[in-house]
Amino acid sequence: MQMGVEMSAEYGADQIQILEGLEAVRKRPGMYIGSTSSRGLHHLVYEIVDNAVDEALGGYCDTIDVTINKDNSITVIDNGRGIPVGINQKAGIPAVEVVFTILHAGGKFGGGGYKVSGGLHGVGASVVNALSNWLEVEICNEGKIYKQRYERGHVCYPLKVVGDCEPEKTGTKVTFKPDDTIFEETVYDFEVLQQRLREMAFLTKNLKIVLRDLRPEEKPIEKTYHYEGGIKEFVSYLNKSKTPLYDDVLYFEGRKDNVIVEVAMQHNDSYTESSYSFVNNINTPEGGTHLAGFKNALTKTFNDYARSTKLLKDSEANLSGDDIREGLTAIVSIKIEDPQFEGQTKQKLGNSEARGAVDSVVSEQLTYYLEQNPTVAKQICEKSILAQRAREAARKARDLTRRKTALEGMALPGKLADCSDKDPKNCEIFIVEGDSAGGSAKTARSRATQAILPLRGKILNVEKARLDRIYSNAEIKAMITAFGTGIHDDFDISKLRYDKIIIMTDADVDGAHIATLMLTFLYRFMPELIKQGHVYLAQPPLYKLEKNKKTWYAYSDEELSKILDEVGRDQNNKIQRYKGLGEMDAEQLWDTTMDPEKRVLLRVSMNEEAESEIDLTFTTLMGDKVEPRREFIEANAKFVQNLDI
Ligand code: 28G
Repeated sequence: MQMGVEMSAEYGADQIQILEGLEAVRKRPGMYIGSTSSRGLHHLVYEIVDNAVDEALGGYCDTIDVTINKDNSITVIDNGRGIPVGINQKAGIPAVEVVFTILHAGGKFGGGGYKVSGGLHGVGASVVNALSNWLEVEICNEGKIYKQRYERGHVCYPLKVVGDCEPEKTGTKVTFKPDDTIFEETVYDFEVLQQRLREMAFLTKNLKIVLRDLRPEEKPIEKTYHYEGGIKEFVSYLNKSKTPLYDDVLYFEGRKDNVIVEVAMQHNDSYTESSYSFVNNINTPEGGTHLAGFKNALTKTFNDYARSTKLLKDSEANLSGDDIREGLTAIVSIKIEDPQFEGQTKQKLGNSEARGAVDSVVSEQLTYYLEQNPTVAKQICEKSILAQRAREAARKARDLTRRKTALEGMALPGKLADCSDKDPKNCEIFIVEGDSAGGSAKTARSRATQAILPLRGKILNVEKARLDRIYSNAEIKAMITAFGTGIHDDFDISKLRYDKIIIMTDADVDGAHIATLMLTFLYRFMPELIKQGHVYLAQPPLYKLEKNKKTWYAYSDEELSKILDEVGRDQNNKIQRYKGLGEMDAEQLWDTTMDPEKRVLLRVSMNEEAESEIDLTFTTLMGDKVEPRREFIEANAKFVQNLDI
């Protein structure tokens, strides 16, 4: 079917339908790619890369090359079979033209080959084409290079041969320029692409992905992601700043009921679980049947093992799933033909065959692994038994605090200076480092709407403490009661007593560390507060400049020198560098940091698409090794987004 590309196609009714299809995409881009913000802009790349990854999953391609060009157009090259150039029988045009101009191509004009890697909406190349100023595709096949160009989805000329290539070479090259009349943002973020492409490479072992950025003037950036171990290396990567409990990363793979299952896991000495699940390379933050199957297999297999080896006595209760998963880092990745996503955000896998498939692959292979590796098996069981005891102690402590609050009717912490307005929408709470700064803040605040909770010293690092200690920690208890939402399973955001939770710490390294401990606590115990944008960082100034009875505040070195440029550098300048909030009096604190009319707040956000990265950000900071901690300070910027209030 290697058909004459020189032969011109008949453009009839079909072609009109095609144009209507792509016009619909341009009219309602959000319906196809989620949004026209920066996120949508990046999705265009994933859609094209997904097609190349599918070719890799089929075993036809081992390298994908992604380039951000100087003009923010994107080039993707794969060394797969090349999109077919022959005439598609039903459509009467070359298959490649079908792929780029017909919405949902593959399904309608399909036949064979299902798409497994799937972008957010799995709508593919034609959507990218519709939303691009221009797009060019080149295909190498049988010694020839074929090319076609489109502008805003419209064909510029019939597919043509533009040159020769080596006879053995095959592959596809796509270059597109996102339409600046559709996207609010047209500048690509290297970091964002890097995160997703790295994840893709982890999830597809032996696939090499090269990411290049040609925009920097001096020298282009080039990064290569290539993991022979696939998700096994993903787990090592996630655990790199932690201390693994044993050397192996356990790895299970198999296929059942047409579901391809891959699982990698390793415990570390922390107390939190980090499990991530993927379906067809798409993250499922809310889990679903595949994750349920994994958890079930883990719980059952470890209890069976612990009983049969007498590590767990007949008189003792079963280990719970949480006990066994304490400190576990795991990746569950499945490939399934027709994924059904459920739940409010459509991020939870519903296919029931996935549960059974993961359960049976993991049960069988984990049982075998434990028999073969009794030392590792014993280490995990012993850690789980300790977790079980701590959990029991924590439950008692929690019951106690629950009963207390029920009796006393929400006893608010003694150190809290609450606000008088009872409508949470108007209210904010400042979590302030140190009693002295807390005192100034109490004086400075606007009593009606601003509450102050001073915390003494560093708060407990929840990455390094078991639940029983966390629940009995005074600072943490004070925050939990002040916020009003409860935590974990009891969490209820409708009970939140303040619209803004503002962390106010010194603008130095210690302050940053305290802020991070706070964020870690919130992320682990009340992640919804962050996801829904209730958490902020106050920005106290670094400098005060006085001159001729006037005062300026500078929040960075650059800002100070800008002000000095304006007022002139001479002896009349009185510059003070604030070392801490405590050095400001109440009025200064109000003016610079608390007054809603003048202050700048940073809203803490998380990119839900890359939750594994955020997790890394936190754990890196919290780890005991020195080197990763420095890395965090650079990564932290990603976690925090600028927002002027
Ligand atoms: C570089 C950027 C993105 C791709 C292929 C290869 C084939 C293909 C792609 O076929 C059309 C419709 C249903 C079969 C398949 C080549 C079979 C034989 C392909 C890509 C054909 C899709 N030979 N490589 N699509 N199907 N790379 N890279 O898009 O009937 S897309």
